[in-house]
Amino acid sequence: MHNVYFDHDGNVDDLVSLLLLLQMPDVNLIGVGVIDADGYVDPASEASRKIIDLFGHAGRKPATVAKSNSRPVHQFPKEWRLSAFSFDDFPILNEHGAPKTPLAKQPAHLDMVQAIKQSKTPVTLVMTGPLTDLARALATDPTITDNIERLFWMGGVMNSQGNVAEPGQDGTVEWNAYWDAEAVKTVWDSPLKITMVGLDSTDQVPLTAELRARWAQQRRYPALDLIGQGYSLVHSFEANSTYYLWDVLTTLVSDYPELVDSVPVKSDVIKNAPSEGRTFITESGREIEFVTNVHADAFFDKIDQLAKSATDTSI
Ligand code: AGV
Ligand code: CA
Repeated sequence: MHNVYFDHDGNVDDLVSLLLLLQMPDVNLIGVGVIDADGYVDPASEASRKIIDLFGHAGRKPATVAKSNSRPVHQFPKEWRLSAFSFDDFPILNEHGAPKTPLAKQPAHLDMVQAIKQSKTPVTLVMTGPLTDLARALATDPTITDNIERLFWMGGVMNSQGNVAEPGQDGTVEWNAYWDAEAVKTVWDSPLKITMVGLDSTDQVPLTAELRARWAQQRRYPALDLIGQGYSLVHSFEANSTYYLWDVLTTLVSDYPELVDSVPVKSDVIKNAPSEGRTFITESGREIEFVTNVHADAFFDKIDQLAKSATDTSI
């Protein structure tokens, strides 16, 4: 059993990641933070609380969900952020009324500091949105690095094929990094051990019609029904951008590293336009573990296996 803190930003794959994290038999989820980035933070926090109510297991689920008060440098497109409202309204999450898992009293970055300080064993940090709350946590108390086993982050890209299509940037940047590039640099300059799951590897797991059909055929399992419903909210014709299993890959890699190949590389981060948030490999950089290749069949099987094991624990 190991302690995990999960910080996400409320898009569909973030919420599916939470659902799957709660099913990992050897994960004790000690906290969840939600940042106002790729999903509006209020419905994203509500949905998180309901997912924990419904699919969390006593003794290894978080006591609260902490809402971030961090603000963007570059906000995500509204069209993407809106899916959190629909997800939060799914009937399966509302059968039992208002969420029971309470909101934390502190904002997410302080909740993160407290959870890490209080943990008796080193904490695995899984982050599937911008790194702002971790950068602020490090500024609040730099000694938290002593009790963090490793950071698994969905973000960045090394091959310069970014996914941000906004004016004033050069196409080399991944969105979570672009939202707050300064925070990425702060984290890179810390002594933390980092595994980066960037677009280089997530590009290997697109959301396809076959995948949707695979989940549809297993909808008798409530969690797979919820996953299928969730992904029905996102389509590649919106904002002309394919959806990938970005965050789910990152989350599964944090507990099942055998699902991917990775190599140590030295890398750095550009803080300024037009490459604001660009990650790149350089001999003068700091070492990170960089995921290069996904064992896709095993990955999709693991999603099914975890989701099938999920039962409604609220009744
Ligand atoms: O850049 C990938 C990150 C992941 O954390 N997010 C989505 C995942 O949660 C941003 C993003 C890029 N393209 C998108 C995104 C799209 N087409 N729809 C929604 N979010
Ligand atoms: Ca995300």
